[in-house]
Amino acid sequence: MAEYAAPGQPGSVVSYLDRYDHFIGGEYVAPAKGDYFENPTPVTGRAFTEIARGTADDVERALDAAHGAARAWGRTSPAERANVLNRIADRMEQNLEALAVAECWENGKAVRETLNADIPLAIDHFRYFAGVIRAQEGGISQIDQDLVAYHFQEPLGVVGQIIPWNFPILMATWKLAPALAAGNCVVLKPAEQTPASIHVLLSFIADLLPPGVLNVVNGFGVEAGKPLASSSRIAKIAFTGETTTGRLIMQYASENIIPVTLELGGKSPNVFFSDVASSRDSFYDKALEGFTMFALNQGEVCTCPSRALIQSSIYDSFLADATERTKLIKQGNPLDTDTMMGAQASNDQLEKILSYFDIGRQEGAKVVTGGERADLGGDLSGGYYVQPTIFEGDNKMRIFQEEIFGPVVSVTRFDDYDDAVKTANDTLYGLGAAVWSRDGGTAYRAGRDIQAGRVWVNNYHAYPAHAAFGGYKDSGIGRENHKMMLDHYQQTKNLLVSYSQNAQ
Ligand code: TXE
Repeated sequence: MAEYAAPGQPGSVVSYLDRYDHFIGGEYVAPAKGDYFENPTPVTGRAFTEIARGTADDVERALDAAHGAARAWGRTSPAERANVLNRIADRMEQNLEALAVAECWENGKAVRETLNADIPLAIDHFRYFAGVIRAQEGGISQIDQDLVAYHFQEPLGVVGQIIPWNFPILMATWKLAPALAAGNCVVLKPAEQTPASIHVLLSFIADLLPPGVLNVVNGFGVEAGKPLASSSRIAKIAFTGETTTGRLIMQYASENIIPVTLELGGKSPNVFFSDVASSRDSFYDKALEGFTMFALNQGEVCTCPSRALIQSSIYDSFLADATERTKLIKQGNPLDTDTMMGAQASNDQLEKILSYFDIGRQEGAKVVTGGERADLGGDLSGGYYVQPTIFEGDNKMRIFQEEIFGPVVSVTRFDDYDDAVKTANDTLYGLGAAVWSRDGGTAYRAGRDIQAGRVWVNNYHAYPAHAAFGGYKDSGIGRENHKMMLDHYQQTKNLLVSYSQNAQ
């Protein structure tokens, strides 16, 4: 076990009460109104960062910078942009530990995740879109002997991006890599709870981008996010966050008739068919591990498998084994390399989860394990820790229908295939799902019948850059990852050229 340095200690890239300004036109810029706000670190609850409180004036300034850079950046060759993205990836790789640790202090997540998943995935994402943009080709259609249609993909121009706090660097990367690859300039607003790790990232990569290509305005949703999303000076808005906020973003965008991509909430079903337990082998073990994925990233994942549906014939024994496995999750200081589950990202999120513990109990759900705040003692007593929690109940309950966004799974049973699919689809959401079965036919059929944009079959929580990700139903519009993502950041230009010398 190793433990990483605390803020301000030798070897740490962050200190207590570091101040983070906006990043506009290649420079750090103080907020127009001069206001800052403080954020605690979820690890200890102690005051951590001081952040520029952005307003419409700051957004305008960032949009000025972005528009100033848009023409030149949009005309760079795909190879030039690919080189920049690859250099960003290289710098991130060289500074992987610093980024991983900054992300922990800010978000509370375990360093073993940020070192092995969050940051490596972000690095791969830049490299993937560097490859994708170089490989992109236009199209030519010969309409008749003398008439030819050329199709070019052009950048949209200046785009707005608003991201949440659960994977600050990865969520920024999911949006930045395709936007920049496609030749757009960006104004990004990080979540007010987690602006620091993006600024730590900027400290490593800012010199690789021409001034104005990437601008970051900090601040709160209504004060900084709304002026960005409702600006007539952006050509697109991309958003990840709560479904109710997503509705507002669509309303703002409709005023300016610009495209929107939304990655919203989820209540993902994790479906275990009885044949999973036909043998107590490594596949069974893998399925139990898949069950515990509800606690990954403290459950603060839009695809958290927050509903487990287990076939009745194996229900009792599978749930007993899964509960034992859940109890092995090592919760502790996020900066210890053997910690599996860290702190919730904010006090608000902690309070929300605790309120759902009450709601579940009031609804008559049974707590199988957990169900309380976790006090880890010492310095961590002020941090935002929650026990991994399993509820048993009915799919109609609020704890089965509403996004808790914590390490909480609500478990119920199903009798047969139709019952499984019906219960899995009995939700407003359609982001993620998983199906576990040794039978390829069952797994395939269920994977197709469940209404979700991503269905994992016999695995969970893998996020390769080249697999499309996004929601059905109230979970959103559009996709992230995969080369199809470029469609969300480009527009098609058609030149219809006549080579005929004759009058039409
Ligand atoms: O989300 P918000 P919050 C869910 C999760 C969580 C709940 C609340 O259930 O408990 O949402 O989290 C910006 N105009 N998800 O309050 O408010 C805001 O500043 C423009 C799921 O943090 O949607 C932040 O940058 N922007 C989700 C971002 O939107 C606005 C991840 C997200 O904040 C705005 C996070 C406005 N009017 C939370 N209001 C997922 N899909 O992964 C807020 N913002």
